[in-house]
Formats: sequence, structure tokens, C-alpha cells
Amino acid sequence: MPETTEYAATFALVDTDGDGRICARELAALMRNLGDETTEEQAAEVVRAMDSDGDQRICLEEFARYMAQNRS
Ligand SMILES: [Ca+2]
Ligand SMILES: [Ca+2]
Repeated sequence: MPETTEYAATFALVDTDGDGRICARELAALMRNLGDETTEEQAAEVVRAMDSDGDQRICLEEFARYMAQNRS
């Protein structure tokens, strides 16, 4: 069980509508804010990679798991 609280602040920044799920549109908006021209389609790919329960949304648990796995 990854430590979700350390990722909660980052998660909340990405989850701009505050529904507790990150969707492809929110992720694409974040990437554009970071100066990366990411299409919603590309963002959807990332969401699929992070999504483990198949609802096409990233919950905090999935987000934390992904971040923990990809931490160097
Ligand atoms: Ca959201
Ligand atoms: Ca999910």
C-alpha cells in the first residue's frame, strides 16, 4: 500500500474540478500549463497507463501507486 498522503497535494492540483478523479481533460490541461502541447488523446493514453480499475479516471490511490512505481 503506497503512501497516498504525500501525493494528495499534487493530486489536488491536477484534479481541477475537485471530484476526486483525474480525467484525460484535466491531465491535458496540466501538461499544457507546464508548457507541453499534449492533446487529450495523448493524455488519455497516460490515463489508461495509470488506471488499474478501468474506469478511465485516476483516483488518488492509482495516482500514488503510479508515482511510487516511477520514482527514481
Ligand atoms: Ca476531476
Ligand atoms: Ca481508475
